[in-house]
Amino acid sequence: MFNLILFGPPGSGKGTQSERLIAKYGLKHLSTGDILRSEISRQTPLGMEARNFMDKGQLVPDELVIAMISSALDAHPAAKGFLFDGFPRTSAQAEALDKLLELKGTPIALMLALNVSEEELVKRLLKRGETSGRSDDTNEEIIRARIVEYYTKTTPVADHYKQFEKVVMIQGEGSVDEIFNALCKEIDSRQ
Ligand code: B4P
Repeated sequence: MFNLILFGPPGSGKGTQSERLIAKYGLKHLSTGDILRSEISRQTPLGMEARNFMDKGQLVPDELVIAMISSALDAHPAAKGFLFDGFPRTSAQAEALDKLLELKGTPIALMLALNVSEEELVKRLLKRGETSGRSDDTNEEIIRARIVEYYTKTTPVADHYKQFEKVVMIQGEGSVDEIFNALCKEIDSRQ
């Protein structure tokens, strides 16, 4: 089993690159953002609660997201590996993920961290907001709040995996193909 975390700030290209990586490596894609948006569109109790946080650019509480990932892992016992996209986003989520994977006897193999400047992030997300209909992509203030959440709560997650020498930084500016090739090179060198 090969478990990969694709890490980076909002708009760094995690979703974009995940689509290609799962097609190439046959991993099961677990995007907490996608799962939360699906809960919102189905108007489930979890979705209604999550929406209050997402609309303000804040992270959804850990206990909700951890429970969601735990059931998603249980739902795919035959997966040949998982690609975690947008998760873990806090130290508590990282510790919970390590415990869940320890129970399965299959730890995180690698964290690939996309590096993109703040101005480029804002530009990309405002552009996506023109067509995505995502309420968290249309307002620059909310986008900047998401980036602040990332720097205060999410960057410590990279430090957590750095202590196990599992983190590789990838230049996240350039063409989608160039970035994909850089990601694949790192994965291929470890398989
Ligand atoms: P997410 O859904 O995870 O998404 P994201 O951070 O907005 O974007 P991503 O990095 O995937 O960007 P993308 O490839 O699409 O989070 C949304 C919200 O959900 C969070 O704010 C939070 O509230 C909540 N949430 C999710 N997970 C959570 C968790 N674990 N705990 C708590 N809360 C959680 O790229 C963005 C744009 O850039 C696209 O338009 C794309 O086309 C463009 N782009 C991509 N690569 C490019 C390139 N190389 N050049 C130019 N443009 C590019």
